[in-house]
Amino acid sequence: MMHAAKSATVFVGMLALSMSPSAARDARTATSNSADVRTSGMFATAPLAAQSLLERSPNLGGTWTAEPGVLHFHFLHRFQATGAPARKVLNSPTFLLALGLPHRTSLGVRYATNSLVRTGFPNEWEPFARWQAAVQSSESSGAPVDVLVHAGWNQAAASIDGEVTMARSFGGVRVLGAVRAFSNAWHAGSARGAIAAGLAIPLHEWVAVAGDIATVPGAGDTDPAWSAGIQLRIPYSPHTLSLHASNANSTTLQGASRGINAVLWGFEFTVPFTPRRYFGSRGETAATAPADAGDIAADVTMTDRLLFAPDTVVIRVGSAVRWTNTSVLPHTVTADPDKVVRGANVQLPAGADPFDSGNMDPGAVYVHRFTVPGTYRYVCVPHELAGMIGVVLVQP
Ligand SMILES: [Cu+2]
Repeated sequence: MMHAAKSATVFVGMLALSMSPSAARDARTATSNSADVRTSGMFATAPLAAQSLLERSPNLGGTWTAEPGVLHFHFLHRFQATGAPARKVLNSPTFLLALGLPHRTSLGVRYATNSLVRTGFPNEWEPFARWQAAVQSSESSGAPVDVLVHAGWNQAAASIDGEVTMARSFGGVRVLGAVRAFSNAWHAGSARGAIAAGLAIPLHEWVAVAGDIATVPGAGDTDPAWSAGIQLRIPYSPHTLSLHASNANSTTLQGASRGINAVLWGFEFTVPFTPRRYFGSRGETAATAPADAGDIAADVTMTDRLLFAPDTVVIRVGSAVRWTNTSVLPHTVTADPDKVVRGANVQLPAGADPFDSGNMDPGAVYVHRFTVPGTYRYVCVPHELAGMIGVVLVQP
């Protein structure tokens, strides 16, 4: 299922980034034309689902960037207990906040409140920028791997830190490799590099096992960092959860490169926020059905299972489709490649204008009339990466 979904959500990353916007859009449209228009299911895994821990291992950042306008909060908490008689519990949280920006970039910060990167500096900040330089595609013209460039500043170590992560999915199995560089590693006054490798193996649509190891070549005085855990997608929500063990105290680039002489147990919880869902103007909210709804040729509901039902409708040109949000969640009907995460998820016939319902609260209704025949592919913006994609076939 994951594999099929991946081939349906192809994107020509490198190509599109290197071309003009209109050429990039043409390329994406061409790609989507050749893709299977039916997605395989509600929890289809998007390779770059920003929040998904199923796409990475506990200590590796993976290849995600946040969708434009979406704020990601990742809460990682690790703890260890000291020996008898004190048995004191030591807590090591690392918070991550990142805002998605256009062109597959994100700006954010990691903050570890009990850092061991530099003695005497428990507060470790790592402001960073991330850029998806390439996206794996099943098309022969696409990139063979996902590539993510991460550049940051480790305030505790006073070090410019960088990482390049490459990842590829084989079937559902995700293989990750990363190379890191630190200008002032652990504030010791010298530059160091680190390498890391990880694996995430899906057992189920909602469950994967994952692990990784990282080492600093040439640094005989440091232990490799490792992690192993179970990664869970929380059904019918945008959240994922990791339950794991590791010997790394924080998950900044430096923190995740060096092990300490202890096993820490922990979890990570990922929370995407869509601020415009809460602060957007009311004017953007979809209106109710117009009075002349007499020629509505098809009804589509938007469900709690993050699906358009039915996902494909066939109508005659000139007639309309009516979408009704029957769920407790907000959804959208969006056929505008500039408003979605992956342009390839939207398809419009030549001459057809993009359309977008705006946010549809529970119970909202949206009607769109189709005046140009052809195949329309549209998404729900908040749930695009969960596979909420629909198709309207408009016959001449
Ligand atoms: Cu939705």
